[in-house]
Amino acid sequence: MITRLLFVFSMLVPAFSVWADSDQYTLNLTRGVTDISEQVYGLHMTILYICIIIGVIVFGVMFWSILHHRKSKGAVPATFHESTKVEVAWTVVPLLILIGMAIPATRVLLAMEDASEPDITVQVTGSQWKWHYRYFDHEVEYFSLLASSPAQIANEAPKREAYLLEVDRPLVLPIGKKVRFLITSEDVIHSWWVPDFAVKKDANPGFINEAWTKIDKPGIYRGQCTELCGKDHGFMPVVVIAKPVDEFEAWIQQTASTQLQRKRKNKNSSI
Ligand SMILES: [Cu+2]
Repeated sequence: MITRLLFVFSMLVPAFSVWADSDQYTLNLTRGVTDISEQVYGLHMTILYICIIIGVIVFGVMFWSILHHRKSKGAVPATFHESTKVEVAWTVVPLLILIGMAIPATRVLLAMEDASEPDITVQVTGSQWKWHYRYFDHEVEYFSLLASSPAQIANEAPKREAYLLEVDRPLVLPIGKKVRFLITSEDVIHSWWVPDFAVKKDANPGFINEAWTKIDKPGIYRGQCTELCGKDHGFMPVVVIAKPVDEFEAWIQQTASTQLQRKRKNKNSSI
């Protein structure tokens, strides 16, 4: 019986670690596309493995004791009480485990929070129920709204692959550059989240929160608002397009001149 249980357990542990390590299953944290997201993933896996080891040891000892020291086998309860040695052990061992977890966790947290010396700064403002992006050092700013139509939401029209995760104007960023986000809100609390960057920061009205990223790979990255912010909370996705630096520069120059022309036109028409 015990051998069979041990066999089943020994089969489960490697199966779980392969599953937890694989990118194709979305139950686990994503590895992402930045150095920070890789560090966060590594930290998550380290802590997970520590928890698994603790679980195996604790439950192993518990089940072994239940089986081997049961009454029907003639086991007699031990009579020790208030053993100082045991009390010191169960205080010191968890403390050492916690310190062992806190050291890598603090290292990753400090790296995540260090938004100093950015190459580009983007102000991200949440409002019910859309995002607004403003590039510092460039005359570029715009709203980014959900692109899935009301007909699609009402199941009256065919849906695209990125249904509810598509916007009319995505945030465009260069790869290989440190981008600082200044995140705030105009009304209620929102939260700007892109899992591939390991960036998730609350957008609080009246406050500015900082976050940063440095994207390694060009591509389209999707996220969502992750703070319940009202009836259309599920309809304010985040889409980021990461481009090589030269393509980004061309895009921002083009967008800046288009916005400038539009502003002049509006000014003239209002005069
Ligand atoms: Cu929101």
